[in-house]
Amino acid sequence: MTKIDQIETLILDIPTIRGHVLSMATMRTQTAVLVRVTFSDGSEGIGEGTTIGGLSYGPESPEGIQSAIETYIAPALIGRNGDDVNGAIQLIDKLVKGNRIAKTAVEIALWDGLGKRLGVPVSQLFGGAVHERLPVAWTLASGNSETDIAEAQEMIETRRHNIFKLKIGKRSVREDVAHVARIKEALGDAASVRVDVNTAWSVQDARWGLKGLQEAGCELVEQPVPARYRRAMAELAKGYEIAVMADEALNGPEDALEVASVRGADVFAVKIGQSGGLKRASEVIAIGQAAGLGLYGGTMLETGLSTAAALQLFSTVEDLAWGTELFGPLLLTEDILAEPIIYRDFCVEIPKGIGIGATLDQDKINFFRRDGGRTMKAVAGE
Ligand code: MUC
Ligand code: MG
Repeated sequence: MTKIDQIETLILDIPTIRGHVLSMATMRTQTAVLVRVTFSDGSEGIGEGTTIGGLSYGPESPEGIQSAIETYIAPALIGRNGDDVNGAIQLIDKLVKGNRIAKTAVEIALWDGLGKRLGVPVSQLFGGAVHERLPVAWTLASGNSETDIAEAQEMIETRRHNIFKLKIGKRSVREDVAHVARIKEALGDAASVRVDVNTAWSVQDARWGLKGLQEAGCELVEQPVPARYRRAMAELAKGYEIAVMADEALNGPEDALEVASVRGADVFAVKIGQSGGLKRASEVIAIGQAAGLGLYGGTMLETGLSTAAALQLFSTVEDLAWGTELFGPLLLTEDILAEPIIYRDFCVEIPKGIGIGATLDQDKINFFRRDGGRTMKAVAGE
């Protein structure tokens, strides 16, 4: 039996290429919690968990993710059969409530180790890839309409992205709608324009917002109201033609079932971290498919490591009608993979190779590690 020998964690703080202005915080750094699992046969698996803007997006912080893994998850898994990934998931779900991002980071490392020992990509463990590449959106969030337009135009010219998600919800609804309309008008039919409000609107704001966004030619609005407002989301999805996507509302398959049963969204943003791992994300996907909802491959702005893991799962999904937003590595000043993820022709390519298909660049890990002596402000602010 190949046993789990050791589980180590490391925090990296990597600067973003520009301020990323979201309704709840502005990011200038992304913090990733890396996990390395060492098995008794000498094989290894790697995983990663990220959140966005410290504790401003959700209930897990990078430091909390590291602590949950080191204090509660790792001790329960050491000595267990490394090939028994489902057994590990079930045990941890029993011992640790919530903490989905922490669970995801460890689970990815287990899948990676298993894939490497079997000599297959992780997609094979989920039935096999049916895509070699997937459409990939870029988020315009500089905080300035003209900068966003120039950024989008460059992305279209270089054939990197033609789907854009605009982060709104920080300014008034009227200002936000004008900002979206200006960008859509400048880009025209060359681009799909969508928005993410990150729960910032009241239901009344959302009614005005959806009406204005729809008239401006925006195709989709992501999580306009707080996560627990399922009935309001259902009302908005029914009341307007613009597609309504659930993001913060989806924390695993149980949420997916409840949202689907009240038709609290037209589209699911499936995030591996928010779902609680690849396995739970595959269950969210199955519920969305069974309910006839659209699917979108979401991100928590992971580095190339967990972006590769997400791609392994999403490559097995028959129809991701809204594409993906797995651009995390591009928002960072440096990718931490020895062979970075490839973006071209408006798509992201599924990494080749065994496991999750990612190898770390050790020099970059040493450079960005928080305990490596560099001082960097890792907390997002206004
Ligand atoms: C979110 O809320 O969807 C994804 C892309 C981006 O810019 O932020 C995220 C988080
Ligand atoms: Mg979102």
